[in-house]
Formats: sequence, structure tokens, C-alpha cells
Amino acid sequence: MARILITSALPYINGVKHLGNLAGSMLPADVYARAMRLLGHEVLYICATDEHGTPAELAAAAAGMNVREFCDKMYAAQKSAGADFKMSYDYFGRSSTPSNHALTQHLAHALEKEGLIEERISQQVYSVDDKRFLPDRYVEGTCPACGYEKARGDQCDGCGKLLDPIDLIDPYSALSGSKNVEIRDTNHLYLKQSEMAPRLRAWIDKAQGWPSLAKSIAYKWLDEGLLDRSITRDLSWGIPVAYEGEVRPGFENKVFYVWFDAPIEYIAATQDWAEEFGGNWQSWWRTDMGAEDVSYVQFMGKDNVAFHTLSFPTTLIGSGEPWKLVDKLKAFNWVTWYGGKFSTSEKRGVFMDQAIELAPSDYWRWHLTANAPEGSDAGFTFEDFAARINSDLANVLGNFVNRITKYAGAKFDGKIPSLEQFGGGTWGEAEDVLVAELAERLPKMIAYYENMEFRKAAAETRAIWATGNEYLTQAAPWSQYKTDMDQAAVGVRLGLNLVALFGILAQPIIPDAAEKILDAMNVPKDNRTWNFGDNDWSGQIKAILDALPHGLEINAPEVLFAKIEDADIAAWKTRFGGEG
Ligand code: B3M
Ligand code: ZN
Repeated sequence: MARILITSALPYINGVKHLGNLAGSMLPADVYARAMRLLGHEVLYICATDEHGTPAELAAAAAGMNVREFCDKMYAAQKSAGADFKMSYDYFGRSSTPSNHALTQHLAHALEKEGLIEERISQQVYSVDDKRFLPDRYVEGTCPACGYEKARGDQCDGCGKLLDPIDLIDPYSALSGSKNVEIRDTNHLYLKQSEMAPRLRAWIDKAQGWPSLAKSIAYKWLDEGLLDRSITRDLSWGIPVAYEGEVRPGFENKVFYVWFDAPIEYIAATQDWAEEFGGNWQSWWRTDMGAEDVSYVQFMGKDNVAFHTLSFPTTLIGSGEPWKLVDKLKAFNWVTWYGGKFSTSEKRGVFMDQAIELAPSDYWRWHLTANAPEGSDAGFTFEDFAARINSDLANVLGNFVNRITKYAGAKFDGKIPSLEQFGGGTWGEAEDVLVAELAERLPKMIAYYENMEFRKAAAETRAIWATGNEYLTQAAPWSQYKTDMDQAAVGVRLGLNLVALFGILAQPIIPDAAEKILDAMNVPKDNRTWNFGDNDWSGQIKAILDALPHGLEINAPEVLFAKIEDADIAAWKTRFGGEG
């Protein structure tokens, strides 16, 4: 069995995340983690809040709180939202913890010893009224290329041109609107990425498990020439530019850049996990201490790819220390909201804490996985959401489970029909067709999970559920019952074993419903795995279809999936801005 380390991009601290964030990193990572655990692999799934940078400072100021208190409050909110959506993190950390401070400072020191850090003077916009240097995105002004008057210091939304704040015409502070700004010299630490380009390219050339999107983004940046980049900022909230308690002279009012420290939190959170749960963090992250065989899989939105394929590996490779690097990387496109963008400020879209009030987490998990933004952006509308839930979950899975368990309760004492009681039945055409179809679909579904193809994994799961309804139509135990109880018992026995199988297969995406089904079927916890062999699928399926002990009492679970009504959709569209 494999050892699989999974990380998903760290959600920024400044607010509970919307469905797009969930669908584009944490949720698929969780579905994958659950599936790999079911296959018997040793999995460690790590995530955390990303707590530094200007967004955190500004959000805290807007909330009238100091940053540390704000982060404490929002960490609790995000941790709770993750629990609501059944995120099975092994650890959900915080990038503001002492472990990340220490490791970030250690790695910066290691990079300096490797000659990859250089102190340079740069020119930055200083706001006299705000009494602070302004990060690029908080300087606005007129674009020198197209004249757009609200161009940001890093990029012009009018013409898309990448800018340098000092090029803006009539610059002003985006924080206060003050035009009382000036260009000042400021010293920062630069990571000499340009010197790392050959080693990075050699590593990326060898990378196997990367989707083309990730590789093409990495090569694009390499081909354009990897620039040295500043890894410190003129901010007060963040990780001090220090080493072993000694602040670097001239850096008393500076901190490490958020994107330098955030990926390091993947490791620091693992250290915190080990501290809290007695694990061995080095065996996951140090290739000289047991991590050489770990398969490290990262999940993120596509805008984070460059940081994960170039910046973070530059830190780890450049340190000269034997750190585990990413093996497979799954990057997602965007979920759009009725064709547009989610927006906190414009109240467009549903956020995790709101979504869980509207419908159970299984509903969101199922729809966002079956409609995952894998090959392209995925549109979200309440209409699609309702249609998929009412069809896939309520009609296909829920209806099947309900029909056969209710019938078994009415006609077979709610037990798995035993052979000594109903021994005369035989397997025929309907059973052979069922076995053949399951023998073809089950290994396909598992392969989709292993290859992190989530839409296909959900579609195959649904198709497997549909074989249950088809089988009942063919076997028709309720018709057989009138003339041949033994033959009816064959259909009921297989039908009930299908219920258990369908519940076992449903676990990665809809864990709550799966648990209800498996509890109703009295399937022991230890049997709820995917420890299928890897050949003779027909033989395995036949065994699975007679796995429940004869005579076992089972229950009909209460309604698994309440349908979403048109009235719900109308109310939600009004409340959350659901219009084209
Ligand atoms: N906090 C997520 C974002 O860019 C960013 C990911 C950090 S992963 C180390 O929205
Ligand atoms: Zn422009």
C-alpha cells in the first residue's frame, strides 16, 4: 500500500469561503483522500488557513479588530465550515503559528547560506497619510498604457498589462484615497530564482503526474525568464525577518511575503499534527527520513500553479535540504455563479456557512464533484443543482434503496432471505447482466479516483447505482413473489446486497448518506472498505452480491434525500443573486 500526502491550497483567512473555493481545492482533495483511505493506503491530508498579507490586515481593520483577534475568530469560522462539509483533514493548521514562523525563518536562512538571497533596494510607493508603504495592489492610478483611471499597481484591469506601481499616473492610495503618496527607497530580501531556473526546469522535465495545464503554466514562466523576487514586505502583520530570535538589521518593520511563508505552512502544519497526535512529520516531508516513497499530491486553483511549481520548489530545492517535492498536482478552473464571478462585496454567490443552511453537505459535495471545474470553468445555477440532486441522489440512489428495503421489510421480515428458507431460486439472465456490468464499471470507477478524474468518478458511481434499478426492473421480485417465493428471494437478496455496495461506493463523495445506508444494512465498520482484489472482477462481484449474512436484520433508512422544490430555487435565487 502507498503513503499519500495530500495538501489543498490554504484558504485566505479573510472570510468563510464560497462554493468556488470549496470546489476548486478542499473538496476534491477530501474526496480523493477518502477514496485512497478506502483503498487501504496510508493518507495524510493537511490544510490550514493562510493568515498573513494585506488582505488579512485590511479585513481585520474593516471588522474593527486587531489582526490576531480577527484571525482567531476567522480560523474558528473556517474550521467549523470545513467540519460542516465533512472535510476529513488529518490536520487543519494556521500559517500564523510558531512552527511556521520558525520553519520560514529557517528556510530563509538556509537559502541565504546557499547564496540565493540578496538584499536589494527597490522603489516603492509610500502613503504619507496612511503612514505605510503600499503593496502593489493597493496603489491605484491611471494606466500609462491605456489611460484606465482605476488601474492597480500590479495590473491594469482596463488592458490587462502587468504594471509597476511607480509607473502609474496620478497614483493614490487604494486604502484611503489619499494622493499624498511618494516614491521611496526600501530594502528587501530577493530570492534569486533566476539562478534556480535550470534546476527547476530539470525537475519539471522529469515530473510525471502533472496535468498539462500545470506543466504549461510552469514552462511559460520559465520560458519568459524566471525573475528574482522579493520575499519580504513593509508590513507589520506576518513572520518577522529574523533568525533564531535575531531580527535582521533594517528589517525591524518588515515581514516575509505571504506567498513565501504560506506553502511552508504545509510542512509546519504537519509538524503541528505530529506534535498534537504523536505522528512522525519527517517521514512525510524529509526524503532522508522516510519520505522518499511518499506520493505527494497537491490540489489548488489554477491561479496558484506557478507558486506551487516554481516558487515553493525554489525554496525547498534551493535550501539544499532533502525536502519532499510535489509528485502529482491537480489544478482546477473556476466555478462561475450564473455565468459571472462569485463576489463577497456584491453578494453574488453562496458561501459555505450559508450553503449548509440551505441543503445538506452531501448535496453540495455531490453536485460540486459531479460538476467539478476540471477541464474548464463550471457554471453553477440553483436549477442545475436541484436537477442533479433530485435525479442522481433522490431518484436513482434514494429510490432504489427505499424500494428494496421497504419491500424486504414488508415481505421478508426485514431480513436477508436465507437459502435454507428460500433455497429454490436460481441466478439467470438478469443476474448475469448485472454481474457483467458491475465487473466492468467498478474497476473503471476506482481508476477514475486514482487518476483524480472527479467528474468521471461521480458519473461512474451514478451509473453503478442505476444498474440497481435496472436489475429490479428485470428481476421483478414483487411479480415473482406471487408464484415463486424462492425466486423472489434471489432478487431481494441481491437487491439488499446492492444497497450495501452502493453505500460503500458512495462514501468519498456523500459520506453522510453512505453512513446512513450502511448503518441501516448493519454493515460492520471494518467492512466498509474498497479492499477489492485487482483481478477476477466477476468472481468478486458475485461474492459481493451475497456478502450480507443470510438472516441478517436490516432496516429501511428514513428518506435519504428530500427533493429540492421549485419554491426553494426561487427563494434562493432572490436571496443570492441568481440571475444570468
Ligand atoms: N491563500 C489561496 C488563494 O490564492 C492562497 C493559497 C495559498 S496555498 C499555500 O486564493
Ligand atoms: Zn491599461
